[in-house]
This record gives sequence, C-alpha cells and structure tokens, in this order.
Amino acid sequence: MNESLNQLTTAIKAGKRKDARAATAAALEAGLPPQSVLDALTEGMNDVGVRFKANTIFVPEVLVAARAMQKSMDLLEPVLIASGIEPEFSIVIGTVEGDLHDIGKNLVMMMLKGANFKVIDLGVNVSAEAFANAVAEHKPDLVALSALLTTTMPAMESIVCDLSRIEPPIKIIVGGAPITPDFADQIGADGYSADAASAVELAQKLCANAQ
Ligand code: B1M
Repeated sequence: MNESLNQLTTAIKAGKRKDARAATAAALEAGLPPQSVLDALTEGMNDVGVRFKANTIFVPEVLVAARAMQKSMDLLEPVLIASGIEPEFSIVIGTVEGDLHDIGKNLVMMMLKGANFKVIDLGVNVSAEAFANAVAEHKPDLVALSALLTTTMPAMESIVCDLSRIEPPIKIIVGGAPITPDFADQIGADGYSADAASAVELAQKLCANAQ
C-alpha cells in the first residue's frame, strides 16, 4: 500500500488529527484514487471499532479517532463527490422522544460514517413524526433509534410501531443501555446492537440482505 495511505490508517487508529489530515492531503496530491483513500480511512475506523468492542479502548479513544476521521473526510468528501463516489447506503439516526442522551448515538453515527454510510442525524428528543418525515425526505436504507432511559423505552416502541406502517417498509434497528434483544424483538425492530461496532456490522448485514 502507498506510504501516505498507511500513514492515514495509522493516524486514524491513533486519533491523530493533524497526521490524518496531512496523510489525506499527501495521498490526494499524489493523485491516488479517492476510493483508496476512503478504504484506508475505513480500515482505520474498522480497527477502532474492533478494539472498542473488545474493550481494549474506550469512549475517549473512539471520539479522538472519530475526530481524526472527520479531519480526513473534510478533505476527502469534496473529492469523492466530484468523482461521483457516494456512500452505497444511508441511515437516519436519532435519540427517541423524551431522551436527551446523545453520546452513544453519536458514537454509532461516527462509526457508521467511518464505514462509509451516509448518516442523517436527527439529534435528540426525536418524535415519530420527525422520523417519518426524514424517511419520506431522505429515503434511507435503515433507521436507527437510540434510548438511554427506561422511561423512554415506550417512546421507542411507539416510534417503531408508527414507522412500521410506512410503505415501502423501512428497516429499523435499535440500541442504547436499557435496550435488550428481547425488547427489540417484542417491539418489532429488525435488529438490536449493544455497541457502536456491532451497530455497523448489523447495518451492513441488513443493507446487504436487502439488495
Ligand atoms: Co443521564 N441517565 N439522565 N444524563 N446519564 C443515565 C442513562 C443513568 C443510567 C444514570 C443513572 O442513574 N445511573 C440514568 C437512567 C436510569 C434509567 O433510566 N434506568 C439517567 C438519568 C436518570 C438521567 C436524568 C433523568 C437525570 C435527571 O435529570 N434527573 C436526565 C434525563 C434527561 C433526558 O434525557 N430527558 C439525564 C441527563 C443526563 C445528562 C444531560 C446530564 C447527560 C447526557 C449528555 C449527553 O448525552 N449529551 C447524562 C449522562 C452523561 C448519563 C450517563 C452518566 C452516561 C451516558 C453515556 O453517555 N454513556 C448515564 C449513566 C451511565 O451510563 N453510566 C446516564 C456513554 C455512551 C457511549 O454509552 O449511551 O450506552 P451509551 O451508548 C452505547 C450503547 O448503548 C450503544 O452504543 C453506544 C456505544 O457503544 N448504543 C447504540 C447507544 N445508542 C445506540 C443506538 C443503536 C445501537 C447501539 O442503534 C442501532
């Protein structure tokens, strides 16, 4: 692999923003294909996801890696768009109505971006209507709901119920500290994941199966 691509992967893994930006600039200036730069970035974020899932790194390390990823993306995104390379899949994500916790949701979002998903982030305290409007507007491949409070689990259930009436059907995945696989099944979600890295794997699996 080209040296600047190696440096980019290493910089993302280590969460080094300046190095990530410099390696991205060097790779693009050297005329490397933007897809190969994206692949190097994704490889770095994949590694971060694997270590986060294995509890060998924690939230702060993931956040610094995600910031390094963003520095790289700032340079790469316009080049990707100009070359017609767009994310294959898109996902609408938000924290359910009544719930203001967004740290976990943001981690999931960053890991999805690192895996080259287009992410439409609706933020926190998102109503069923706002999710439905976003689905109508963006036509995503998936919707992801986050909840951190036992008191907002019923809101998650009613959002899944409302979204399940949408035609054509939209797949919904759920997560957050109080959510369990049983609860996800019970409310009719299409999938549950316990952490950000698993959310990416689940999203990839559901999108690939839908093709
Ligand atoms: Co709140 N809070 N909080 N809080 N808060 C908890 C959740 C709580 C467990 C603390 C406690 O009592 N021990 C408790 C909930 C108890 C319960 O429901 N049983 C609680 C409470 C009670 C409250 C308030 C009601 C407190 C009050 O005002 N009396 C209030 C509610 C406000 C509201 O939402 N309406 C409140 C407020 C807040 C702050 C605003 C101060 C702040 C939030 C800041 C923010 O998010 N911007 C806050 C915080 C920080 C916490 C704790 C300390 C940390 C949560 C967090 O960010 N964890 C939390 C206690 C704790 O967890 N130790 C607590 C780190 C984050 C990376 O993990 O969000 O679980 P997590 O995300 C993980 C996975 O769950 C998963 O992936 C992530 C990464 O691996 N995941 C998904 C998350 N979403 C996913 C979506 C997916 C897939 C996976 O989609 C498919």
